[in-house]
Amino acid sequence: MENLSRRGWLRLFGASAMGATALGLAGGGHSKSSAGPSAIKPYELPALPYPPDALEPHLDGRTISIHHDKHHAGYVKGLNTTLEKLEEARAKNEFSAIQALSRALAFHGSGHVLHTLYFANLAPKSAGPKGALAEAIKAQFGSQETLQAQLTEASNTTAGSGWGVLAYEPFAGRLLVLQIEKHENQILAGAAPLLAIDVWEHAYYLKYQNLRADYLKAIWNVINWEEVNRRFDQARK
Ligand code: MN3
Repeated sequence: MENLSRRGWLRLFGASAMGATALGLAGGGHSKSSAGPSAIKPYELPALPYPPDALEPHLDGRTISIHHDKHHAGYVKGLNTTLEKLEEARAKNEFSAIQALSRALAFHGSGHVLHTLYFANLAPKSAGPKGALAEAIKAQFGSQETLQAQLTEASNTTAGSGWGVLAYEPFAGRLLVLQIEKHENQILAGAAPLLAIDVWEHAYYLKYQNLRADYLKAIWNVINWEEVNRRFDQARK
């Protein structure tokens, strides 16, 4: 059951077991042992793939540190706490809190996955998309500029806290721009996020205050398209 759940989870987010390891998901996820629930390891906060100030002047080091060490860590903790409570509920066969726990699982779980993608999607130097991804963007959006314009606008107009996401929808083999609210609302079932842009205020407020559009203009200077390419290849397998 745990293995099925894990496979379903990884498929939903378009990550193979190997890819999840690269994302720090499997390493912080589950052991392969079938010795029962107690053998399953908690999720862990993946290390930042660069020093916190490596993205300056576009994204400041203090924001990246707080975002990773406090906010992302909080979602990992929330996810593990929720899983512990679900395990307790199963042990007692007492599911009166299942609605709240299911909400917490989706919120903290999606928060953990999206933040893992976000930090991996950033890099000190940005080179544009290449190969099959560049071709797919041209065929489906017309140009990289048009994709960026749509994703920027989707991110900028997300109501309250949320994300702009470029995703791969495997049924039709299509690239889509999603506007996710919070971490888990307006996800398209089965679509794998390739590039996630965090527009919660904690992602930009220290440097950009209320100017979300300026943050979004700056972030294109530090997008790790190599990582987006890698996730696109993985999602199509
Ligand atoms: Mn965030």
